[in-house]
Formats: sequence, C-alpha cells, structure tokens
Amino acid sequence: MNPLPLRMQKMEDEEPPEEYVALCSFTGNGSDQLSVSRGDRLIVHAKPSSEWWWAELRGVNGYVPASHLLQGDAAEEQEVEDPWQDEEYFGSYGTLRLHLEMLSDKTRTEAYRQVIVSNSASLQKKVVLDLGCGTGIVSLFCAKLAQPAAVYAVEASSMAEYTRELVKQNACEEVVTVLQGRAEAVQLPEQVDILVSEWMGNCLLFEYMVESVLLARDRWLREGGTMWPSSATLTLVPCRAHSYYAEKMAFWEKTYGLDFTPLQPLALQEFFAKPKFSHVMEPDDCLASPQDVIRLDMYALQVADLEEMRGQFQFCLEKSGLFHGFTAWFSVCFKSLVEGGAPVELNTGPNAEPTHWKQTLFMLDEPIIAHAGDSIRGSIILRRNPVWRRHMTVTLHWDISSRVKEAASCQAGSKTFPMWR
Ligand code: 6LC
Repeated sequence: MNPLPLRMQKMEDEEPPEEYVALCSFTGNGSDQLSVSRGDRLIVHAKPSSEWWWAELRGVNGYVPASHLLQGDAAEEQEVEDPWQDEEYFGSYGTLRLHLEMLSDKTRTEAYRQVIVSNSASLQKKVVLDLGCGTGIVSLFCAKLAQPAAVYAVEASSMAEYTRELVKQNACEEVVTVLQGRAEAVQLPEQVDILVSEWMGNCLLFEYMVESVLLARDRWLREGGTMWPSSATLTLVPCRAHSYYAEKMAFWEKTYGLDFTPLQPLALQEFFAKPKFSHVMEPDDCLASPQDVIRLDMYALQVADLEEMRGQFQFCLEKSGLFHGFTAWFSVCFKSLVEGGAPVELNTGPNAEPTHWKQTLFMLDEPIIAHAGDSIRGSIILRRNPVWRRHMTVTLHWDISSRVKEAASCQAGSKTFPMWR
C-alpha cells in the first residue's frame, strides 16, 4: 500500500502553512522558543493562542510571539508604512483641536506655569529647551515670568509657523526661538540647562513621545541639567464601574423587555477588549487604596527600557462590591531648581483636579464579587508594540484571595488590552 495518496489528502484538508516575516528580533527562552532576527521568514504551522505561535525557521520548530510576526504580503507593504505614523500624528497636532483641548486643561497648563513661577529666580540666564512646544505656551511662560538667556521651542507640526507668530505678537522673540522639526533631527546652537516637555499620553506612555524626550536629553542636556518633569508615576486601583457596565453590557439583558444576551460576546469584544480612555472615575468607585505600580526616573530612564515596563501590586480591598476592572492614571513631578525646594506635582487621578487625560479603565470580561478584606495581587506589563511604535498593550494578571468563610477561594485571571494596536 502506498501511503502517499492518504498523506496528500490530509494536506489538502489542512490550512496551508503561512509565511510570516519577523518584524523585530526576539531571543527565545528555553528549548521550545525560537530566536529570530528582524526580516527572517518563518512558516507558521499553528496558532494555539493569540500570543504564541508555533513556527519553523530553517528547519527548526518553536514558539514565537505573534506580535513579532507579520504575514509575508503585509510585511512588504509595511516597509513603506511609517511605524511612527508621523504624518497622521503631526498632522493632527497641526490643527487647533488638540491644542485647544490641552490649553483648556487648566490643571495641566497651570501646573507648568507654576513650575516656571516657583523657579523663576533660578531660571535667570538659563538655557531652556521646550520639546514639542505646540502653541508655545510654556516657552512664553518662561519668557514672561522669568529671565532665561534663551528658550528653544521645538515643534514638528505645522503649528510651529503660528507659534512663531505668537512669540512675536507677545514680544518674546528676543528670548524664544521657534524651531520647526522633529526634536531628534533639530540642531541647537548650544547645550541646554533645562529640558521641559509635556510628553505624557494616555496611561502615561501611549504615543511614546517620551522617546523623543530621552533622545534629546542625551544629546542636548548639559551635565547636571534639569528634566521637567523629573519623574513620572503610573498608579492603579481595582474598581467598580457600574454605569459603564450597565450601559455597554447589562443593557442586552432586557432590551425593551426582550432577551438580547446573544449580543453580549460581541459587546465584550467591542467595548471591553480595549481600555476605555477618558474614563472619569468617582473616587468612591475605588475598592482599595491606589498603588503606584511603575515609576520613571527621567534622568535614568533609557529608550530600551520602554519596550517592556512591569509593575506589581497587592491591594487589600476596603469595601465589598463588584470588582469590574482596574483604573490607571499618572502623575508627574517637577523638581525644584533650588536645593530642598518644594517640587510641583501634576496628578491626573480621581482625587485631583480633573484633566483632559481623565483616567483609563480596563474592564474585566466579567465582574467578580469581592469582599472587604480580600486581597488582589498581581502585575501589570506595558509592552510597546514592536511594529507600531506609538502603541502598546497592557497586560494585567490578578489573583484574588478571599477570607470570607463561605467563599474561601482563590481566583486568578489575566487579560491583555491593545492600546490601540
Ligand atoms: C504634546 C504634543 C506636542 O509635541 C505636539 O504639538 C506635537 O506635534 C509635538 N511633538 C511630539 N513629538 C515631537 C517631536 N519628536 N519633535 C517635535 N515636536 C514633537 C502633547 N502630547 C501629549 N502630551 N500626549
């Protein structure tokens, strides 16, 4: 008997193996993971999970993270698409909408003004770089409220043309020089004493403008110079989110008296797979005291550190109720130029003055009944997208242990949220 026809039959029934290209290098850990280099072509044999695929490279099989692979044809197109999406990104900062939103955010803008005011004496004769100056508000504060030697206001979007006009209109052109271009490419006439920037995105890192700040720091900040902000912190809390849950999920339980629950899996995918930006959390929805999970020291932080940032938490629940998810926010701190001087803080949390960042809500797939005294331990991982450099995923792992007698239990879970890709 010739087994060949049988084998061919089987091959026809199976999905044909697909060719993928590695978008960046990956070093395998252990014997069942493959190490790949950027540009390697792999055959993917199976996709047992959304995170790890079973692939073959030069005759060797192993697991590779799916996020590092792109299908052959798409990878070719990819080469012409910009992983930073700069055209779109700087295009949007070339219009007024975002600048209006940022300038209307009094908490944010006043915090930067406060930094300048409270350091005005020390700013005298200093050289300042304002990275991503937008309409130039921080540079103008510097020029009007202190006496710096020079302020270099760098802005990549076409808003820079107007910023130049605003500087003139406000009679600051002696001090403020507007340079249009990407901070990475700009040429300054001298090193600077202070690098100030408002680079924080949703959930702190989204947009990854912080990378531009770090590169400029290494190139233009003089030895011993000051970074504003000087540090940044990401804070997390387990929370209730009754109204959001009711609006997007419980809604389907009784829709005009009918049972629409077959739509709930769709709702889960559409509303809870990604985080909810612009969530305004009531302080009362915190189930525990918030914890700082990630801290960035703006002097020590390196671009490579941004690829993966990890934090740990252990919450002790202070109230009973439904645990719907986690809410995250950030704060940044501006150190004083005076030894021992008080720092300025900008906090975007639910107990502080509202800001345009609001908070970021990560919904669990299903709410969990929790009790005061339960403990929730776990970790958060912010993984930068290896392809789309302004994007990331946030992975939360949690473990709830309950001491309530009738429910003495331990429940664990994890979920990965793309933001946005
Ligand atoms: C601020 C973003 C502003 O910084 C906006 O005007 C944008 O065009 C500019 N910007 C961002 N990256 C660079 C860069 N590498 N070089 C020059 N200008 C830049 C607020 N965004 C957030 N805080 N999320």
